[in-house]
Amino acid sequence: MKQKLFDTINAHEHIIICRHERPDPDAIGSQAGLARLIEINTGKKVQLAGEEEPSLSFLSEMDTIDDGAFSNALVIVCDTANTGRIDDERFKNARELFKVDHHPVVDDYAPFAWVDTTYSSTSEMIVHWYAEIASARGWKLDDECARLLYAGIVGDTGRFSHPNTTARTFKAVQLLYERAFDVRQLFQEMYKKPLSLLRLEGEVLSNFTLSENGVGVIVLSQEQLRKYQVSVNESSAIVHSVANVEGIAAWVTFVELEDKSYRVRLRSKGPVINELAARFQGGGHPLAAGATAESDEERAQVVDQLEEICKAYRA
Ligand SMILES: [Mn+2]
Repeated sequence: MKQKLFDTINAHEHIIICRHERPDPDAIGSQAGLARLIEINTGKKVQLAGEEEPSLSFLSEMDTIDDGAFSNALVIVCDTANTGRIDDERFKNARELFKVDHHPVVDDYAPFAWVDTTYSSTSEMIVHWYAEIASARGWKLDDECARLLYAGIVGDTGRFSHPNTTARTFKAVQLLYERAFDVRQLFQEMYKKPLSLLRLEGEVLSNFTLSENGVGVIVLSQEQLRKYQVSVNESSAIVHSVANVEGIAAWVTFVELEDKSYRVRLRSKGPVINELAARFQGGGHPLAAGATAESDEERAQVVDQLEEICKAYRA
């Protein structure tokens, strides 16, 4: 499939790269990193699809793409397991569709797919694809590519602290470090927090609950988001704020949306939580997943089921 990706890229003049909605550094790092890799080595213009994410614009901005461009293009979708999360649904009009992802498969939406869950990040996949396939055919990787792909790896590995970090991850990083980019500035951009967000985090830490089974529960209301002027997307920055509390096994953050449903963010130190996420219109990795709770009742169900999972895990 890796060779197929290379051949498919070469066979198309027009290329558009998509990634998942509400992007994280890996989504944009892999999207923009691959785009740049193709551009500098083939001279082809590669467009980036998806909504602009202001908090990540220091990585890359998105392109405005005409409707007609899709039907003429190879569309590569990075870092996205299911159709519903692909940002820019015009991907459906693509002449050819190729998926590159490290999430467990949810939808088989592309005729061609390179999916490997043993990679920490899609960005790490791109680095290895470059090293194994593309560089052998004369491709180069420049400083800006390195910066983008490094950001993706740093993001998805939690700065190399999550168990998805492997020896292979560091091989990718070693290759990227041969290029020159400002690591310190990148970290500053990635982990800067507006004061309002920090204040909200303070409130969260004061109010979150921790059960006997090691289940942490955080609820963020619309009122709190308004009070601190933090968007739903920005609130994802506090998802790890309780990670180091003694005795915690898994935790869930409910962010209330305007229609009274909740965005659900699940994180775990061991108990597998993506099957739970799948029961609530979501999915993800075994230890990090997202879902939706349509009501307070569903919110309670998520907590109850997480309690069961953590209880069973500890038994
Ligand atoms: Mn990822």
